[in-house]
Amino acid sequence: MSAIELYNAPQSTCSQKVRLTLAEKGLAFKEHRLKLFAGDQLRPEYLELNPNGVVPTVVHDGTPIIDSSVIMEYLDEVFPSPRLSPSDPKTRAEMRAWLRFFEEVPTVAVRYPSYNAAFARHFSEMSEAEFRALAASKPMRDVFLAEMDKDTGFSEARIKQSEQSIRKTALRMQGVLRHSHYLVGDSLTLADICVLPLLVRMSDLGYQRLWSDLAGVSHWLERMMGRPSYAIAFYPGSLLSEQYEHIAALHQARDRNPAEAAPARNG
Ligand SMILES: N[C@@H](CCC(=O)N[C@@H](CS)C(=O)NCC(=O)O)C(=O)O
Repeated sequence: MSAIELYNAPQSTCSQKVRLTLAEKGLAFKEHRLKLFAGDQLRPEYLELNPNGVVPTVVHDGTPIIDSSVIMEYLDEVFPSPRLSPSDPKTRAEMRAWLRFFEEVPTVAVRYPSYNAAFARHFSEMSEAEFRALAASKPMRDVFLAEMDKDTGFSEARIKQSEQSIRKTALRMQGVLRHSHYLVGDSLTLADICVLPLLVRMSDLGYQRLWSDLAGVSHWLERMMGRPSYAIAFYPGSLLSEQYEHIAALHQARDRNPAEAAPARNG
């Protein structure tokens, strides 16, 4: 029996992609939960596994596999049942094109509102010099964090760009989902799994309006969240509203008065 270990964080959307893949395949694994704001991902022993200093990492029979989309494809090759990639190479290329689009557009976009609504506050107690030193120490996120103001987060213009990218993603998905249950072919693939955590995050932060007029996308999201894999992969603590009281409070306010719904913001 092969051994899978997953180094990840509950709230990390990239980690959630891998947990969904493992759950769809019914694979057992040993989970290591890293505390990203305590810097676990930057410790030398973790950097040995993943020199990018980010989660997730899977260690399979002693070999580290890094990058969430690479990990998803690796798991699908090594544990092919149930298959989550089309067997026809042309259709598989279509799925991979979705993966690349999701990595380049919405994955990047989701980071800005996530930092403004939740993550930036972890840096507010630091001095400017401490924050700059921490940002510079991140192998993969140094340039991204260099743009952030540690007290106010990213600019409104950045948040607007993020909204536009998510809207663009939803419109592209709607083109398929208006007549299909899944993004590629007629069954679930890694493409559906790749984007699900991103829309769940945006929804948790109050941005549903970016796709609420697109029935295909809204129904796809409901179906995906109704799958048993969702309940397994999104265990308690996976949503920002389960980790941050001010985001939970926004959900309660929205439930009381949907007309006054506003996305979660810095502060
Ligand atoms: N391309 C990488 C990106 C992974 C990534 O950005 N992970 C985030 C959490 S979703 C992280 O570990 N951030 C830690 C940090 O910023 O220090 C992947 O898909 O695995």
